[in-house]
Amino acid sequence: MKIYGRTTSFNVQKVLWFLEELGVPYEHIELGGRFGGLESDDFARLNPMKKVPVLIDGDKVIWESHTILRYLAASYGTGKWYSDDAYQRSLYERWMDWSHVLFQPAFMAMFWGYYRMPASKRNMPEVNEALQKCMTCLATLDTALADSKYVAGALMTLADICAGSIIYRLISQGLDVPLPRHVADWYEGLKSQAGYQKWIMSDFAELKGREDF
Ligand SMILES: N[C@@H](CCC(=O)N[C@@H](CS)C(=O)NCC(=O)O)C(=O)O
Repeated sequence: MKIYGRTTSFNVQKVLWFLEELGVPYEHIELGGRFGGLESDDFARLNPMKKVPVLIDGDKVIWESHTILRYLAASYGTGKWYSDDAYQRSLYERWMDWSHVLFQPAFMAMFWGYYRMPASKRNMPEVNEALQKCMTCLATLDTALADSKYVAGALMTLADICAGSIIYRLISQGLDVPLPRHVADWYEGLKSQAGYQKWIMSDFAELKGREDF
């Protein structure tokens, strides 16, 4: 199994973290950003969107980070990470979609507006607006985590992988982002996991003030 994508991409990081959780062997190949390679014809044949991550499993090619996570869970995580029951799956899949369409865009607006923007060009009212959206998302997560150990219940699921992969960078970019109590407890647990430490809590300083990928 091969996973293509630069370590500094958190869409790549969440797949790498999940591969560690699954314990399946994989080869990681840096691509995109300063490594380049996304514009080649060979890569476009793998992913017509010319984006990372891309997973290659034997003769199968999968792109879109959450689709990759679902594929991995269904293929290698049966029992613990994947249920045959559609309703049980929906309990964590709704958080994956929420994360992709609400939490991640709010975080991205903040990250690109603040961390990846040279200080002289920052539009702080826009950054603060994005920060408020992130705080609303954190409050939503806090409500879910007040009732259960993990986002979608008593067990860790892909909901935690998707939402959890955002938290480290959200609070590590130099702005004050107070975590609500239950989110803070949950985050402490994530930080103690080897896969989270290895891939999510990795250095992203090369992205500071850099407006291109
Ligand atoms: N929705 C896609 C987003 C993919 C995406 O935008 N990837 C970025 C990195 S986060 C990328 O490939 N950027 C170009 C680059 O890194 O050179 C996913 O979740 O996989």
